[in-house]
Amino acid sequence: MNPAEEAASILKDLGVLPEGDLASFSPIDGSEIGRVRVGDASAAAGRAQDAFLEWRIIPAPRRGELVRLLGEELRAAKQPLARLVTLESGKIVQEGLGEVQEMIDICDFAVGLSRQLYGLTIASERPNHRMMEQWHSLGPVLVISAFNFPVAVWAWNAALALVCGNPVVWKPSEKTPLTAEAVMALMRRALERFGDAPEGLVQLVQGGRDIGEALVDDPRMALVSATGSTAMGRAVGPRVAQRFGRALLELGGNNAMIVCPSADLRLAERAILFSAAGTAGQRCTTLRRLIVHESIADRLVDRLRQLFANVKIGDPRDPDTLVGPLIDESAVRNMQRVLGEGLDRVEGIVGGFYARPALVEVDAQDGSVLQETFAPILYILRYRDFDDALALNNSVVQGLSSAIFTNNLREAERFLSAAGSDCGIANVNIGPSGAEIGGAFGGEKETGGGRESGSDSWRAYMRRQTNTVNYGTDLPLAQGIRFDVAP
Ligand code: UN1
Repeated sequence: MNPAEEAASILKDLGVLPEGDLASFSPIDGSEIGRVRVGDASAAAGRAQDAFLEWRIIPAPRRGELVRLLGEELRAAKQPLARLVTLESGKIVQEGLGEVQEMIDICDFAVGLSRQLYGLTIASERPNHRMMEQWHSLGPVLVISAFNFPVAVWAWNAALALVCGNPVVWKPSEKTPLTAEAVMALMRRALERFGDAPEGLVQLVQGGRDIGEALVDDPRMALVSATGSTAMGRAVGPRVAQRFGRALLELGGNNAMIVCPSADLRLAERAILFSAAGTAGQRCTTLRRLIVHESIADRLVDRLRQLFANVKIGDPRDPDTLVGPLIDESAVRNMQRVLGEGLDRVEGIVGGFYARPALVEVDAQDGSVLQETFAPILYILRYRDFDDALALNNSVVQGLSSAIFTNNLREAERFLSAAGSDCGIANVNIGPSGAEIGGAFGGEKETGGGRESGSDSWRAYMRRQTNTVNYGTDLPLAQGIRFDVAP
């Protein structure tokens, strides 16, 4: 079956009618695989606001039940949804399955969380007073997601937002609208089984930049959680700040790995191949800079050249393929702009956007090495002193993920220390990509500072309220202030 036929059959089984003005193309062969209708931003925001008033008073563990049902629907539809991710984003089969698994995992996490939205109790300085902190629902959450994780990133946000008591409005990438429709179909099944969820609790608004901007500017969107390029974040962040909305930004990365003399090179090689060439270099956590100690550099680079030359590139539906296509022609052009003659365009299936992952040795960290080119290009830098390697890791404007391969305890601990990697994620003896959902995900500097997914990231989806209760018969003031009224 060609991608269009396969997509049509999956969507039909899910009850999605692929019609409308916005077309979706498969990077596998460049063909159109379906269409969706453009949404209405203002109407969606209105419905979300109405839903909020009802949803926020439903007990959180009951809200968790909806997410539990979504997890069940995702488990049941894991294969077809993963297949659609492959058809629309070009991810290989294993990674498509991994992406849906990430959705299931965050649902499980959020169900548990729905009974753990804990606040503190605080010792009051005044007699017969009690202080505490409560976490209340925030309001509608706008999720803007990117093509490279077309469904998982929505799930990170939606699962948390829903248990926290917030409706969700989803504006997916224009490049992956069909997977969003498929997820919404599964969400509708979960909502139906749940029974009495308010209308408009979870909505999908398809469209281009204008629709995204209208939603970003809408004061009813209490939180804007946006994943994409730093350029996108630079546009979204100030607009949300202008209206004092809350923004959670997960933007570009320029992730490095330091390989030290004591590193287990067998492990390092595998980690480098997966994190640099996997997902055709289109993860925000993709490894883009390899900082190798000069004593092992020749050996490692030789080995990587072999691996990169032999990695199987092609149709992502073929189980042997490790590197599928880039998302579209403009992605290949960006890669070409950086590599020039060095681009090895692979003529896979006619019309698709296939390129061989590239290794580029550089003497200094400048020019395109400082930028995030969303393509499989790995720059290699050599170092002599550990301090220099650390400085190279940190001297870029992005701060998402980082890794070190070493068996030297001092190097590992220095990398993780306050004076070590300045990124939101820092790993030892694993690559920078492929994070689990249990940890907080996000990064510093131009990566935007937001944290999604695990740990206590849920707090971004709630509003904090400090309460002081006087159960005494006096009115003592804080800081011992006297403000007595004459008898
Ligand atoms: C992204 O590329 O936007 O850590 C998210 C990873 C994945 C998520 C990437 N779990 O690589």
